[in-house]
Amino acid sequence: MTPADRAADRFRRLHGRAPAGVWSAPGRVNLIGEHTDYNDGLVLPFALPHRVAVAAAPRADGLLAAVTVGDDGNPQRAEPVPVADLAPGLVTGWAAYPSGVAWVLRAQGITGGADLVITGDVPAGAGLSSSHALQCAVALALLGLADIEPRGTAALTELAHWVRRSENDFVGAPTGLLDQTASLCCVEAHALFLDVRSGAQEQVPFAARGFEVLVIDTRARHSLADSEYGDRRRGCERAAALLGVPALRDVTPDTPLADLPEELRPLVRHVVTENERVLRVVDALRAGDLAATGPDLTASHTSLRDDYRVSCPELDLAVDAALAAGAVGARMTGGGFGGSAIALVPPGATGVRDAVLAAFAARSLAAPRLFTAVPSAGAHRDH
Ligand code: GAF
Repeated sequence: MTPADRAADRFRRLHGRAPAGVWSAPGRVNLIGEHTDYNDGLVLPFALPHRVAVAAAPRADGLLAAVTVGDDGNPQRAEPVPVADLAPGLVTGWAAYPSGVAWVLRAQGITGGADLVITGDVPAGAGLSSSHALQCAVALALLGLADIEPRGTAALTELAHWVRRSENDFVGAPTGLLDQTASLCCVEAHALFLDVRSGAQEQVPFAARGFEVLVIDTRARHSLADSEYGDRRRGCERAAALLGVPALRDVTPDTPLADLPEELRPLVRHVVTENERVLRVVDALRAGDLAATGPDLTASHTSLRDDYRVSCPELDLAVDAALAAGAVGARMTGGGFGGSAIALVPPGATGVRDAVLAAFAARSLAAPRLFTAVPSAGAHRDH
């Protein structure tokens, strides 16, 4: 059963009636362009086939009543809350994500209550954007109940900004625009080249030609992730202010960094070189030459590990093992401090999965979850 069918089925069982509709949104991997989005930079994600689905129906009493159904099939109910009362700080835990979306849409005139039943198969906590998939699916569902279906890049981009606002101001996570835009705007068989500053988007054909993008979910989750993310972001903003530019996007390889405090220079170096790597990888994809992206993927990981310092031993192990077994490039994907790495596996390199599993077993680490990432469709209405 797809997540959308499961959401509809669970809605019927929980509420004794059919939902008015079902909407779903995907998780993502970011091929390259990490920690560049909040620096006004360049990113290149694609959508995963894994999705979060929301079955929804309007409620006459103005309450938002959300239920999630996990892998064990057990429903977890959030305390119903009047949409009119939603305010930052009122709702915590997982329910802050759907509530934040209702809060941000209320400012756009979407004020009705709703029953939401949420389920999905995006691995949670794996750095694959399951929370953004949830938010984007809820956003489409609440708009859909108001007979609004955002179509086209401009409308979906505006929605991505609203979802980001809900995460920044309601949930309290200072994230950028990468994940919401990926979930809403990606299309099947393409990677999305997004210039966060200008908002320009290009759907770049992803011609796999026998290559595999292997996702390695290390299952490591380091508790420092949230505080370190905010720390890096503030470091970048400080560096930009000291350099007298609006954002690190404006720094070029020739900009002298000698006057910056020593601890800020590697952050700047990462952002500047990462934006350049994104451009090269986009060129290689446009040319249909996936193999040519390998060195930049690996250089991205090295830069995130050594300059930006957001990797961790499990991610480094996954990358090193995949490269040693014949991957042409490999890197952590997402915010870091655990979560997933990706490896670009060329045709014939059949030993990469086993080599990664063996490397984790040799260190007595839990076996990573491995799967092939196929560029898939963005968010949409299912039923
Ligand atoms: C997380 C954030 F949510 C994104 O906005 C982005 O900054 C990413 O980390 C790092 O590239 O996924």
